[in-house]
Amino acid sequence: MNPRPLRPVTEAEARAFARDGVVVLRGVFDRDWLALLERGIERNLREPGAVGRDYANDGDQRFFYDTCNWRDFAEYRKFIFESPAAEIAAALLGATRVNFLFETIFYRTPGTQKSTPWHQDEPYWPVGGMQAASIWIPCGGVEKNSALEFVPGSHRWQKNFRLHNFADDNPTGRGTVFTVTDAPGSEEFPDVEARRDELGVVSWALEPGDCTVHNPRIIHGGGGRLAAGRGLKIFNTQWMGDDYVVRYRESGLDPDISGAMRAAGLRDGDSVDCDFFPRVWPRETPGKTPGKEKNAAAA
Ligand SMILES: O=C(O)CCC(=O)C(=O)O
Repeated sequence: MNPRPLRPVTEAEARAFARDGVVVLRGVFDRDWLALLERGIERNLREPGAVGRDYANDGDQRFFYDTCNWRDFAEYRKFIFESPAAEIAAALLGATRVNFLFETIFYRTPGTQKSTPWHQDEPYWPVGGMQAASIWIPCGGVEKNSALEFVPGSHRWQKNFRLHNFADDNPTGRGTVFTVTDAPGSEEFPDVEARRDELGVVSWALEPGDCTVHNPRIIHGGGGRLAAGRGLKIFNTQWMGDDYVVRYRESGLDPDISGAMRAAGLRDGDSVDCDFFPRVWPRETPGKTPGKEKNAAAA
């Protein structure tokens, strides 16, 4: 497993990420990392976490989501602390240090037709800032029609939009759900489907080893239209740079990790550079992380 990206992140890619809020990176992860993530996701499906639940479940078509299991899954921990992802985040953010927030998996069975509602990530989080990267990695190739879609530049809009309540997307009633309400003064979320051309929605077909990286303030969603016989396993990780601070929100949080953060003594405005959010770059102490391992069998 190569701990470095298979080729360096270029300055042009970092500029595109800053300008557009999203960039596609070709050929950065080797297949051993993808195999490790696939093993982790397979196990996660058998052993869902407290929050894990279906966003859609209609007989043959299933869209499963889970998050915040990295302390329990050795496969995820190995990826977070040893893979090229932290270096990629640091290069794109121009950050002197990177702290890890959490991972999310998105799993769709072959042929599933379930797009992700358009949304931004950061308004649901108990942290905020401008310098963050969300790395979306498919374990195999993805057709353009199935890939996550983005509204370029929307990370800089400085708008306060109404929040989609993901608690409503829980057809089987499993898992802990978090309810969000609208923040004071929030406005209608843009109708991206109706304004696709005007907003210049982008997405990319991806080969194994490729990923997209987005700023968690960018509007994204869509995709999820799978061809017959093609499933989709996504491992998504959130990485925070220098300007990120604790930001508890009245509108609610999803996932809500604020209880554990408060118990760890974190107050509004504190830097995220603390033990709760392990510093993963520069890579001074690989493997040093809080939490237990559910299974030490990661390759
Ligand atoms: O993969 C998906 O369908 C959703 C991904 C997403 O919303 C995210 O990575 O923030």
